[in-house]
Amino acid sequence: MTKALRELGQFIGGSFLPPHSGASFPDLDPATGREIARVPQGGAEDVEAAVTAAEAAAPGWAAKAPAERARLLDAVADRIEARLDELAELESHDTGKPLSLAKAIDIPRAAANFRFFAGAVRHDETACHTTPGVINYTLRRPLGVVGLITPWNLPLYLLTWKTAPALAMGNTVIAKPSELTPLTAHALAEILREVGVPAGVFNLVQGYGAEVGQALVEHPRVKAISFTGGTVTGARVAATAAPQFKKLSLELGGKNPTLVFADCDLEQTLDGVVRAGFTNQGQVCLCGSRILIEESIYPEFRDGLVARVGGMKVGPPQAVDTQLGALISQGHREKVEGYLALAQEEGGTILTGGARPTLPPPYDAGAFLQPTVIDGLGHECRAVQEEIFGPVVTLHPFKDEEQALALANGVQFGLSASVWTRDLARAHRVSAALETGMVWVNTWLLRDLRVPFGGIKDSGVGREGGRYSLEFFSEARNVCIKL
Ligand code: TXE
Repeated sequence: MTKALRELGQFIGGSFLPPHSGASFPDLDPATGREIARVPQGGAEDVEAAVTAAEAAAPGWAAKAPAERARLLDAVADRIEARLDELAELESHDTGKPLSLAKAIDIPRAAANFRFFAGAVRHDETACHTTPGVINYTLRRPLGVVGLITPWNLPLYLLTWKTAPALAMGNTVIAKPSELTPLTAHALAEILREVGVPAGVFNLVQGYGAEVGQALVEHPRVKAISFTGGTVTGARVAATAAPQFKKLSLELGGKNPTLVFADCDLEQTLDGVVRAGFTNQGQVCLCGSRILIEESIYPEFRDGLVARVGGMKVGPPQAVDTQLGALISQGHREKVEGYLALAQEEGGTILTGGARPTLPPPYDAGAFLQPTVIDGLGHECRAVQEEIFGPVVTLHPFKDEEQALALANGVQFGLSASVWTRDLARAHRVSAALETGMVWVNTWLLRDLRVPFGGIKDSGVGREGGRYSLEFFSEARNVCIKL
């Protein structure tokens, strides 16, 4: 690990500073349990200083031409790409995820987020409505200071997904990354400073959610909160922000169904279902953790899946052949293991996995867990209804399309689904009937940054992506002129 990163700072008004509290806490590599950095323990005073800096910078940043803001965002993307290997190492050590995944997905996507929103704001258009003698046009104004709260599963990927559109639209930002994964957020602050983003435009306050996150959501001069995280925390954020009429975007958990019909391409489907279930150790809000399989192919599909999952390589995140790294923390592994015990109490059978793998030191101290497939659970079981957020999938047979949809929609969550079939009419029918914000057909997590991203039910409120993000991070003003 880079030595200079061991003492992290807050980034406020263009400078790295110690927290007001003077206190810090350890940042652990979940694959080894080793301390890799000290995280500043921020609090309300740091948030206050960040708000003051962000407010001071807001008029100047908002007054810049969109093309000038876009130029800086492109420069950030260039710097992320130039530091790809280093950032991927940081992300892998901070999260326990395979280095290969961080290199192929997390960091390239972080650069893509900046490049995409630079392009989006360059090409942004507003409406004009005319009628004889009257012209209406829409101005898009920045909100001012916005708060971005992000989780630990895709740290830089999700922080940049919010930072890029917020800055593109002329807002100033206070970012609050997860206390478990502070490293790449710190590096992002360095990059923004290097490329010449003015002081105060981007501020970073590290620390615990209950201290920094809560203070940010409560702050009356923070005009919007964009939050990605767990549903319970999301509800709390909403309850705090709503009485202040803050703009709110909530991207929360999921318990996403994977619908496998008998007419699917079996090999392609097995590959896709494994990817959907176990990418990032199953710690992606979009992971397909409930696998619904048409009865007639259930035995064949189950056996094929178990063989594939049983053969997956769990190991040191930095090893080239590792497919699953460590979970985010010992505490999270215990939570996932709690669900494995519960699933067995509820009548489920573990077909593969279910235990901690044996790894050599220092990885024997890491939060690893074998990828796990469970069947035999009724749909009402807690292990099927609640988000486990780990390398665990449950299998469920269905008779027909109607039953498949009833099972798929029979949870409180509504984030995403994937449908595997060669019947085009069925693909359209089922996609329209699913109660989720996103549906993939014969694929999973194939992203186009222009499309609406977000969930319904307990999976959140609002959409991110393309114009949805540009609209969230701005306020539309109608100007009506009588000619
Ligand atoms: O997330 P939290 P946790 C799910 C997953 C996981 C569960 C809990 O099921 O097991 O959530 O994870 C900040 N005010 N997801 O507890 O707490 C916190 O510091 C403001 C799904 O780790 O939601 C962090 O920056 N902010 C998910 C962020 O919220 C607060 C990704 C998210 O942490 C706060 C992660 C408060 N009072 C977990 N308390 C997804 N949608 O992808 C905490 N935070």
